[in-house]
Amino acid sequence: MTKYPSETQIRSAYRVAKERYALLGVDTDKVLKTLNTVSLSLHCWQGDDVGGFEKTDSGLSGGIAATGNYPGKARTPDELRRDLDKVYSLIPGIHRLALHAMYAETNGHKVDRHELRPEHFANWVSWAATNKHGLDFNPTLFSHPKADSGFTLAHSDRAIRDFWIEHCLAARQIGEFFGRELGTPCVTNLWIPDGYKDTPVDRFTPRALLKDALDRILANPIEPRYNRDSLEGKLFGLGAESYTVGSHEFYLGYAVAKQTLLTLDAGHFHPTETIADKISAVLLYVPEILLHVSRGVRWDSDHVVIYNDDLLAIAQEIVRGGFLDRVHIGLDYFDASINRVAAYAIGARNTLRAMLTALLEPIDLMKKVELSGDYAQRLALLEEIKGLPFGVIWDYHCLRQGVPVGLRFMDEVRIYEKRVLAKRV
Ligand code: RNT
Ligand code: ZN
Repeated sequence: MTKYPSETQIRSAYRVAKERYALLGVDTDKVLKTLNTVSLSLHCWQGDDVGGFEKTDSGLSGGIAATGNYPGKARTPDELRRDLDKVYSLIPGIHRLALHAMYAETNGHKVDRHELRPEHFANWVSWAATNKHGLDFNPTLFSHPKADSGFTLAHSDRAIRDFWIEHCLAARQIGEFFGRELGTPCVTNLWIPDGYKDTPVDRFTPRALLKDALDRILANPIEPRYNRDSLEGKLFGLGAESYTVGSHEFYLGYAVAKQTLLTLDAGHFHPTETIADKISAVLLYVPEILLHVSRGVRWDSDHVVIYNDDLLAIAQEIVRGGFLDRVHIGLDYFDASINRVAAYAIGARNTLRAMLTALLEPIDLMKKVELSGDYAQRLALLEEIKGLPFGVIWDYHCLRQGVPVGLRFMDEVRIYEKRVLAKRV
């Protein structure tokens, strides 16, 4: 049996830790206030293995894959919302949800992607409004017969391109609807799978087609108060190993030229490249960015986010750079081999723990040491702060926010599994 700290223990440990941080000039109460303003955008697709609720048997395509068959995945929007309610109850703070177009509710009617309208997301919006979640959006350009060739917006066939352009135009209207209804701007993120398995002859034409398609999609102006467009590139996909039309350079150039947002997914670069280092570079040229916090294991595998150096570096860059209001923090992973509610809670809690760790840094002191040129002192300081009692602050924060402290959240997951998930057969 796991034993947990009592409330008194948590509070008295906090008092001691608070003093320890104060010695470095860090005000932990203030830090926790700031942490509460961090709103993660949880990805709806961890809840059902990137399935969606369309009445088709397309299966997941686009060069991404969820592996595993752990029982209990959400089969309906209501089940997914119920699971998400559980997830949010395990995470301190108020957080957002990122929807994908294929999670529309069309009342049993077949509504193709280019015909999707705000009304098909009315249930999601009223749920979000009730629970104070902001909503973000993603057009879905995979898992569809018109994406089977591996090409969508960059397809050589004009009719197919037009279909997907219409879908993206519809998606932006849906994003605008979210923003208007919920009073917080929707980030509409575009990712397309287009690419070739084997070495192409012509790398240029598909990119020119994609650029033209984006121009047409973005030609329709939408109030940034309601909707903001973000573009997500990547290195390769399964079955598209040799060439990806929407590469990082492609979208970086496009986003800078058009001043859209740029999405950086932690799994979309060469394995030794990290998105942490890109944040301060791209924010000089684009107004805001969206992160897809993920964890690649050997490849873009989208494992559950853990509290590792990569995650910490991302959080540190956001905080040290003073970018909290210019970085939208979204999660993007899908593990079908473990309890999906736990997968959400573990990844989201870790992301917040990393943000807390970064917020607890004595940044002024660190910058001063760096500027003094004493790099041995800088190294020593950076190593020393790794041992400060951030976990005590995290426990106290969870306690204060009324969410489970420590591993207790897994008890809640187990109860939910027994009462709800196990009955889904
Ligand atoms: C794929 C991208 C993209 C997807 C979601 C489902 O490699 O990361 O963000 O994971 O759209
Ligand atoms: Zn992504």
